[in-house]
Amino acid sequence: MAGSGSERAAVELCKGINGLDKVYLYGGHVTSWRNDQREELLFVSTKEIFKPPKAIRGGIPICFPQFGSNGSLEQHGFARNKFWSIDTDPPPFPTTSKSFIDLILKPSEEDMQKWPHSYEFRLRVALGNGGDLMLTSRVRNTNGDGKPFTFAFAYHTYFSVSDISEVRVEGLETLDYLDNLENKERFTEQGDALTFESEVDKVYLGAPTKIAILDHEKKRTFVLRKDGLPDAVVWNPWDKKAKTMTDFGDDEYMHMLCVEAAAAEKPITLKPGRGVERKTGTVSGSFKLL
Ligand code: TA6
Repeated sequence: MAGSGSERAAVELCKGINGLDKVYLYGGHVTSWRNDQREELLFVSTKEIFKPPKAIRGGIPICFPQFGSNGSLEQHGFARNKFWSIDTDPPPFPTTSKSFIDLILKPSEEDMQKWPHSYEFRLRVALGNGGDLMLTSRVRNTNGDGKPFTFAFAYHTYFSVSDISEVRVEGLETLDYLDNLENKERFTEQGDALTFESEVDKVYLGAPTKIAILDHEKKRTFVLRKDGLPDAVVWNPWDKKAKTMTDFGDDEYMHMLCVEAAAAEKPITLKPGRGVERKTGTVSGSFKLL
């Protein structure tokens, strides 16, 4: 990852336990997940310009409290552009995993100017015994004024694939989707697995808890499992858009696919004092329901 030493030093690497050493305080951002053969399963661009406040290009950006550009905040909200802190004394909550790290994001006074809500966002990143990577987000409304707030959310996961033209996605067929390339118009997916031969940017609505991403060449299947996130976003910029992205190699579109567990179409409303938990998880090359 590029970026001068000082910039990178500014972003303390979470001295992860066992394989969580690429979880950045910056953005609460997981940038690496390896299987037992030490193969990297997440994509991070080689052109990544490590320059806050720009988000890290790849890994699992946390999109909160906005998804996309529909709203008053920057694209995908601010959570991925902020420095989180580590909770050194995390509460127990049900993740059967050999190691985990809890990252916390709370708004500063300045942040409240931009998004006038008080919240505590707890992101637990856990490595399970089967090599699974499990992310659990707990958002609590700590507004003292009794006001609810509404937010959209996504785990904007970049999967590493051998060759996008040899990738299939199963589980989204026959669903309705909003096509970001067609002015968010609503369409219905045809009846078989998704394959890829051009730019795709779709928000599938009411997606199942289990979505399979098959990397034919590597004979590897990611099974993304999600809990409490109704939508699934599928994105690949393809060649033309890739060329417009300064932090993305011209041909890197061939080696990545974003499949994102999201609450994109219908944001989540949280009453004061209430919390909500949204999870996604991976089990040895797959995401499982927690
Ligand atoms: O998740 C799909 C998407 O919303 C696309 O529209 C594209 O903008 C992508 O996210 C990347 O967004 P970013 O702000 O990370 O460049």
